[in-house]
Amino acid sequence: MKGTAKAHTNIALIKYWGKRNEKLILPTNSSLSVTLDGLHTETTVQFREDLQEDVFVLDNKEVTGVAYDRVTNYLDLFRHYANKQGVFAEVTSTNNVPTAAGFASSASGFAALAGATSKALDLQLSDEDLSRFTRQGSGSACRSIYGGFVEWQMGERDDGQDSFAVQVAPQDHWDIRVAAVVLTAEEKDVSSRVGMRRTVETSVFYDGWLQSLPKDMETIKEGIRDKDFEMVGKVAEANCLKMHATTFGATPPFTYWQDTTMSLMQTVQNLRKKEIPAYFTIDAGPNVKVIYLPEYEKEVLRTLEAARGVEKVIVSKVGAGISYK
Ligand code: 2P0
Repeated sequence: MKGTAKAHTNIALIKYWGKRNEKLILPTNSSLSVTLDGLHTETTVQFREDLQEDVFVLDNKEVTGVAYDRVTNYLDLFRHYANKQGVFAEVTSTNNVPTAAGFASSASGFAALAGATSKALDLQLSDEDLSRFTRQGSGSACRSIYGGFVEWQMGERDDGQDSFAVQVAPQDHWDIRVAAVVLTAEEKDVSSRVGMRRTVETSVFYDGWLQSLPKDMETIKEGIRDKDFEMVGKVAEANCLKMHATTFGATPPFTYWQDTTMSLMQTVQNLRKKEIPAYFTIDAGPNVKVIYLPEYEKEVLRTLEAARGVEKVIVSKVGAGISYK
């Protein structure tokens, strides 16, 4: 009744931005990400007959409140599936995702939790089934089951059976780098869940975003297959800008950007004027992630570290999928 799993976080190059079913976490569009080797969560789940309720310990601190509720509600899914109602678990997690990294630790967090829970209950799930389970904890987490380049296929069914992630290319297919540029440690005003919902419901640009996606997905997959860095970088940067444009068209409008975010976007574009191929992408927060090829690492990092408002730069290679102990 005990299992341990380690999962890495991921960065979306084609963004997931909107749900068609909030309970099952079914997206309005397919998305594509790179799994990152530098940032991971390791989780142990042990079901114990002597516990009266679940216990969740993150980085040696007992967690209560909303974060605890999210974990215990998620474990209910597995209890229901495995017919273990009334048996509670001790969940122990360690995160090496620095709190200020601006990376949603929910991706590695829910992937590791799903993996460890399925091991503890000896469910023998396929990766596809595990990805379906993980999706119901946090959407982007379903992509962290796999290493390399990963697509979350949105699916069409109302029950979500066809909404799960698949690997597009393995970890060793292509050595690209991702620098996470930490600009601020401030809490964001609008969470990604709230921002997504507001955008789907009110943004006058939402239809345009959706219509542009199939072409972006086709192009990026071709670029990954051919290891065409310019093709991949261009479409990823444009896709990020379109996602963020939807927030400006929402009611009330909002943005995740700060002045230093925009300044850094220009820093990256200026690198390209000097023939250094680097492209940015930004999630539901102010921090910027920069993709580049290893041969330009020195120049890219020197430029990013010297840019205005930069606190820290964390470099990742393409990472592996979920693993077990
Ligand atoms: C992504 N983001 O594809 C997109 C891009 C943010 C911007 O997935 O509500 O934490 O748990 O399914 O996965 C962040 O949202 O949302 C996210 P839920 P999640 O990575």
